[in-house]
Amino acid sequence: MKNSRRDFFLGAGAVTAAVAASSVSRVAMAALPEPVLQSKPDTMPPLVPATGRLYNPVVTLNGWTLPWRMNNGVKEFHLVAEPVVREMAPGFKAHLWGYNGQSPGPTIEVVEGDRVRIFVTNKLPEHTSVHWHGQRLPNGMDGVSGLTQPSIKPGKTFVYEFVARRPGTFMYHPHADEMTQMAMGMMGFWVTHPKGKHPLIAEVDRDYVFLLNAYDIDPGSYTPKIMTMLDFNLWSWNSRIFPGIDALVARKNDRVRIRVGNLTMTNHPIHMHGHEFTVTGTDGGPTPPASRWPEVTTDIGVGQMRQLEFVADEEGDWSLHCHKSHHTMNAMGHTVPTMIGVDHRGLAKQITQLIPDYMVMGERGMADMAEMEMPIPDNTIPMMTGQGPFGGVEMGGMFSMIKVRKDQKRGDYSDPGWYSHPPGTTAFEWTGALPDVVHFKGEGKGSMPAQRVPAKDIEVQIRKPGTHGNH
Ligand SMILES: [Cu+2]
Repeated sequence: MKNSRRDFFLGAGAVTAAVAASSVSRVAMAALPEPVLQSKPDTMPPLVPATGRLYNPVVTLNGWTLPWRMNNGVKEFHLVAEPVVREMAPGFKAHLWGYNGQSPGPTIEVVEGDRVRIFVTNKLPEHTSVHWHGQRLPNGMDGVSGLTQPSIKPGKTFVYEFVARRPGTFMYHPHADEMTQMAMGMMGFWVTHPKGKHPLIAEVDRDYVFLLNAYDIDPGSYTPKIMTMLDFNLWSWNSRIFPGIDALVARKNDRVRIRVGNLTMTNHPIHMHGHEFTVTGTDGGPTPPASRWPEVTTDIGVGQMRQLEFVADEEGDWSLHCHKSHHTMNAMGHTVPTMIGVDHRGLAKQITQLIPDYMVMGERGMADMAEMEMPIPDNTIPMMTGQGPFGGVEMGGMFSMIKVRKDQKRGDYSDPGWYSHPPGTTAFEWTGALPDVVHFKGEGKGSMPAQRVPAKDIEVQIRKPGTHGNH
C-alpha cells in the first residue's frame, strides 16, 4: 500500500460565500477545490489529518478517504459524480457510476463540530443529488431532489454546507433516480469523529469501514442491470468481490472497530470467526452500554449501519463473511437443478457426442465447480474461488478475512500473508482403524418409517449449464 496519491489542498483560495445547496456562480467556480481522483482499487492507508482537530482515521476497505482543504475554518471537499470503471476483482471490471474515480466514493472524515462545505459536480448523463444519510443538518441540505432542492443537472456544481453536529457513522448516496444511481454504485461512507473523549465511543487501534452493495451483471458483460430488485448476482463490499476484497489486518490484542453500512436491497447477517464482538453503534449513534451483548453474527438491515467492536486476541486467519451462503458466491445460474446423488455418467457421455463442452454439474455437490475449468465468458470470475494455503476456499462475493498477528506492527495494514499454524494445531486426517457405523436400533420400526429405497428408474431432465438464464 503505497501512499502515492495523497495531496492535500493547502492553498485556501478565496471561495465566495457559497449559497446553501444552490448552483455555484462562475466566479466561485474558479476557486473550487480541485477534485482529487483515485483510480486504484487498493486499500489506501489511513488519511492522517494534517489540518484541523486530530483523530484516529479510519481505513476504507479497498477504498480511500477524500482529502480536504481548510478555507477560513471550513473544511472543503469536492465530490465529482461520474461514470467509473471499477475492478471488482482481478480480471473483472465493471462499468459503474461513482464519485472521484471509484465506486463507492471516497470516505469523508470530519470531527464533531466541524463546519463542512461539500462541492458536488455532476458529470453523469442525468441529474443527481447527494443525501447525507443519518446527519443532523438544515432541511435544505438533506439532498432530496425535488423536495429540499432542485436536482443537480449534468455539468452543474452544487454546494452543501452544514455543521457536523453528531459524532458517528453515516453514509451518502443520491436521492434522485435512486434506483438507477444506487444500482450503478453511487454511495460512500461518512465518519464524524467525536471531539475529545466520548463516554460511548471507545478509542480503538484499528477502525475499518465498508459498504455492502450488490450488482446484477451478466457474465461477460460490464454494466449492471438496473431493473433488478432481488436476483442480484454480485454481492460486494465496497464494490469488490472475493477474492478481490482485502483482508482486515490487526496486531494481536488490538481493539478493532468495523463499521458496515448496507445499501443493498436485502439484509446481510455478517458473521465473524474466532472472536465475539459487540454492536457499539448504529447510524443513529453509539448504543448505550446496557444494550450491548456479545455476538458472532449481526444482521444488517437495508439502509442500516452497524458498528462492531472486538479485541483481536486470537492469532490466525479468521473468516468474516455474510452468512447467506448465496452471498458468498459470484455470478451463477440459480436455475440449475440439484444433481446430488444422481449418477448420469452414461447420459453425459451421450450428450458429449452432441455438445462437446458439456459438463455435468454438481452430482457430488457443487465443490467440483470451483476446480472445473468450465468455459466462462471473458470479464467474469468463477462463482466460488480463491486459493488458500490448503486449497480452494470456494467462496466469492461478501467474504474476507481478519488476519491477526502478534508481530504485525502498529499502524501496518499490509497483508501479512497466510497464517502459519503452530505444529499440531490444525485439523488432520485420521489414518487409524475406523469402528463400524452402528445404526440406531429403532430405525425403520415403530413411528420411524423405513428409509425409502429409490425407485429404479429415475427420469432426470438435464439442462446445459452456462446459459446463466435470468442471472
Ligand atoms: Cu448477504
